[in-house]
Amino acid sequence: MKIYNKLLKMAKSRANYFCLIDPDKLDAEQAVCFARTCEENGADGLLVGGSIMLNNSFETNLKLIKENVNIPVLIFPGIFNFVSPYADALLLLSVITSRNPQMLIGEQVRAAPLIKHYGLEAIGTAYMLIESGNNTSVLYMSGSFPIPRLKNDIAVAHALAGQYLGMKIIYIDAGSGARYPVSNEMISAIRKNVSLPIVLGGGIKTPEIAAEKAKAGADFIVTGNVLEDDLDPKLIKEFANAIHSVKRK
Ligand code: 1GP
Repeated sequence: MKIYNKLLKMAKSRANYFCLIDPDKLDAEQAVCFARTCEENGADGLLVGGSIMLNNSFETNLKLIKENVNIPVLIFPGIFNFVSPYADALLLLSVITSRNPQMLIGEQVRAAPLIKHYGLEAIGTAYMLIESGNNTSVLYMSGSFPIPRLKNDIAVAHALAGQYLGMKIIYIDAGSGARYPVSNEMISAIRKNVSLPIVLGGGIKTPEIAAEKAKAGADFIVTGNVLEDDLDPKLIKEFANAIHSVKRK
């Protein structure tokens, strides 16, 4: 649990910034450039993954990314648990808002023997999908029904269940390309009830919104699309600074 302990430590002092890289969408050179630019401009970690595999470059690009940065590189397998040894850890997601057994346990069973084989650190993650105003890839691919965006009590019940089941992280996601990010009220309701680190993603388009979500209680803020559209070092720095300004003590 080396990386998990590191994440816990990071979350104790301030909010943190994760950049999501979809390795399928980049060639090797672009993937390395993306990862380095994120690190040089203040990102605290990289999530690597996506909802589908478009080609066979996932592992090659992941390996190159890992070789070129010092910040933690975590496999974020979307909903299918891609396993590779070229990462610091893997977020082993169970889509706890789904009622589809394949998303709740099937994918994890497929991934588990390989995780063991590689000696990879797996971080059990309670992954919650929240209605976002869009039909996102992850919703479609997981065939799941998201939690309605105003139903904070239902969201809290899911997060609590994740914690009681022994998961290590709560990942609240509006999905990539969400029209509305998860509301501040929902994040703070979950924060008040659950002590696990909270990762928050989906539709975070500006540093101001990112800081709001961190203030509401998210420990790790993830951006994806906004940098895919424009890998602007200045924007990365602004995201990092806004998020880092939210201190925990
Ligand atoms: C990762 O879904 C997020 O959890 C990424 O969302 O692409 O909308 O930033 P965006």
